[in-house]
Amino acid sequence: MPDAGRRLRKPHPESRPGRVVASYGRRVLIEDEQRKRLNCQLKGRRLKAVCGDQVEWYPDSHNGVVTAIAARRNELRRPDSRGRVEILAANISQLVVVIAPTPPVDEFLADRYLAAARLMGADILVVCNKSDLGNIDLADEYRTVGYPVVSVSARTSESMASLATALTGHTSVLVGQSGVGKSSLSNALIPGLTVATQKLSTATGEGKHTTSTAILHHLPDGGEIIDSPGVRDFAPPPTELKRVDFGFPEFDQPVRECRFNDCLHLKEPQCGVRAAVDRGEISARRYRSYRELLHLMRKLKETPGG
Ligand SMILES: Nc1nc2c(ncn2[C@@H]2O[C@H](COP(=O)(O)OP(=O)(O)OP(=O)(O)O)[C@@H](O)[C@H]2O)c(=O)[nH]1
Ligand SMILES: [Mg+2]
Ligand SMILES: [Zn+2]
Repeated sequence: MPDAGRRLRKPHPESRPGRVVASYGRRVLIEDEQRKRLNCQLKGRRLKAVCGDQVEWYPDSHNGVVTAIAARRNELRRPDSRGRVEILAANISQLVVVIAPTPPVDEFLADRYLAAARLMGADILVVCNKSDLGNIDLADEYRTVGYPVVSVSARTSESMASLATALTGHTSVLVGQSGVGKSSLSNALIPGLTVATQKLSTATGEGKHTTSTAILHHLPDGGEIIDSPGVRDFAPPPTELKRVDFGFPEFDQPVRECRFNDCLHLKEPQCGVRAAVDRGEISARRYRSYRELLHLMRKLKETPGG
């Protein structure tokens, strides 16, 4: 973690703790201990803060100056198009993958978020939003895998109370495709919150991105949610090839039946995972998803800076 725990010189005499609730490059929105929000500059070129960071800051004539970032418990990271890693948020306890009947589910994208969550050690929740528009086949597949799945509607408020319960006490990041309703869920969960959501007129269904940066909100019963911008593509950060299977919890048991410890479950003889696929215990689609992710991780390893 390049910037974590870095402190510049001696602490400023008026230095105090704060929390980054949104980051805009060299500028960040922080929250003080009374939950008052104010703009800060980052002191020094090397300091990089992301949503969820614990920081030290001091007030100046305008707003404030952030001088240090505390070591992060974890980071939600993704490789950008050039294979460099971008940090989306830090100090997360739960990753909430939001899917919906519209826009059509990108199943591999959802799988990759779920794999990333397990690899980074965060709890997982799958939220099927827009239940008023119908069910999603992928939800049943995820239930079979063992992921916790809640089906809700931000519009009609159906099952929003059980979603609120699942979020209480966590720092959760809402992730998923643009237009699935992440900001609408935030608004429905927090009375008085009015985050901009997509206009209904986006006729293409592609969904233009309405939320442009991750923002942290407090939940009424304790805990926080980070509303993040929708993405078309996501992958976990570069991971040891042998560790990729850990991203797929239903592989845990079958992996023990593999003859070779370093089995990647491709063409190796006596592979427990492939045997489980043949018996229908692992879905062929999830196995394909695993192979695609493995392939991608191999490519990232070959990319300089990846
Ligand atoms: N029918 C229905 N529509 C919903 C529901 N929740 C959200 N929507 C609509 O879905 C569209 C997208 O909602 P947003 O909350 O902006 O989606 P988002 O995931 O935040 O999108 P980005 O910020 O672009 O990533 C809006 O037109 C919402 O009104 C729901 O439960 N049911
Ligand atoms: Mg949004
Ligand atoms: Zn194997």
